[in-house]
Amino acid sequence: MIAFPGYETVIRRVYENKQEHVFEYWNDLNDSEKKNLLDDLSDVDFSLLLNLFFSAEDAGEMHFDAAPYIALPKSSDEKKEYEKAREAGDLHVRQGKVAAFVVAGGQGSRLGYDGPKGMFPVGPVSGKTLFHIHAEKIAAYSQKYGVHIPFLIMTSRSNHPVTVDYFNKNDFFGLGRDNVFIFPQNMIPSLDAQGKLILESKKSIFKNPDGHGGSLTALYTSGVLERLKERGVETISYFQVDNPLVRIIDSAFIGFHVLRGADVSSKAVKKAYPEEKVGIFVRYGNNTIGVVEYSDMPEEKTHSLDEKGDLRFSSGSIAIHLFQREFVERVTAGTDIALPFHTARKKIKALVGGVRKEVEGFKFEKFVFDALPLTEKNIVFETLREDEFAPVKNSSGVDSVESAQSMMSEQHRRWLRNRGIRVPGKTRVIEISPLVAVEQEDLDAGIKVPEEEQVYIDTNR
Ligand code: UD2
Repeated sequence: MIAFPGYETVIRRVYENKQEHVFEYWNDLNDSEKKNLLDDLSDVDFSLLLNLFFSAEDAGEMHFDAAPYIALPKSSDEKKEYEKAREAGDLHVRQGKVAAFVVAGGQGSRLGYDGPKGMFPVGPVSGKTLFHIHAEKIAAYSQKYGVHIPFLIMTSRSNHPVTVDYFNKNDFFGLGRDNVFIFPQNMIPSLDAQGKLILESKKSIFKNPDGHGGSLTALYTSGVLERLKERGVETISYFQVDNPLVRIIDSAFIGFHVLRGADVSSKAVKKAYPEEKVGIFVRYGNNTIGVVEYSDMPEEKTHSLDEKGDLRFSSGSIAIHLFQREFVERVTAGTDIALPFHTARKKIKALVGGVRKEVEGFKFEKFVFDALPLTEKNIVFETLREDEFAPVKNSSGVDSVESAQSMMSEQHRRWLRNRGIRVPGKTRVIEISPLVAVEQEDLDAGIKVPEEEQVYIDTNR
């Protein structure tokens, strides 16, 4: 057995769990590298990993039906109820009870971009980044409601320093340093096909971010949850970094959430086509509402039709949720209620026999929507795709930069038209700064759109 002063317990646990291959290069390491490896191993939960490894292939059979949801208002009664919700939501925001939370642990790798996805430029005319657009929306809502809406940003270990640097260099986009909280999520080791830890280098094991489900724990361990409590924040408005169309503060949604006393509320859009890559809202046999990820959806259910010939499972999750702070406290602060891990088979770059190569392995991740069945009450709220969902996942085609840019431009064109503002025929692309209008109603009807092909409206001129 190897030895290193102060790390006897860690070393013993590694041997007891038959993972001593991680010391293969021990004699090549200097003291600080040895310490690095042992520190890396010190927080490994071997029994959890073992459990995950042996249950990897055991998805089990699921029984569920389509989830009920609050549909878009049609009748006058529904419209009245909506209006009441909007008022309640407005008040909740104005009282400083809402924070905005973006999960941004992912890299832009699918976009061929080597950096935090939040720093990817998406503004169709301005070229502003995802982070820039989100931050300006929050600044606009803060101004509109006369409060400082806290902006919480979850990063991962690898993109944390760059993200912090980016916000610093841009002076927190005018939000004020005290209102922006940037914190990294936790990491969990991956395993190879034999259930062994994987060496990333001679002095470190391979770990991956613990999924966006790790965001709830990260809110707690970073101390941010406590800070929110001190500030009187009750509701956390959660969204993904890759959606430039997200309506970060939606008073009707917040109002329904508050008036119905929900722990968590989630937005749904009608799936564009059966195989669309979004999770589906379902109701399980025990009456809890949850999300089944598209990849776990049995084929026949994906295509199943109801009596009217419409898709039975049509409510797609766009990963926009409201979480009550107290609910997050309940599921994170040392209780035994925890989100489960999902397992994905992945190719992982590893150091094997002194050579870097790809090995077959298992990555483990938590999904935030697994919190839904843990609630006492949660609601699903229908919304329109063109108003709120333009994910930037791929470099071209479906869910790409181009499709998102065109949806942003179309939305802004619609806003202008609905406000009776003329858009010249030659204007192909149009973008409105969130600081001018974060909702259609903010647009000054006196705005003149210049006769140009590409227009950026950055003042209410
Ligand atoms: C997610 C949802 C899918 C649908 C879709 C909408 C899952 C499993 N699937 O699909 O149902 O709602 O989004 O766009 O959620 N992230 C972290 N840390 C991590 C992993 C992810 O912060 O460890 C962030 C990431 O930066 C991004 C978001 O979570 O903002 C979604 O991650 P993704 O792009 O991997 O999710 P995707 O497209 O598979």
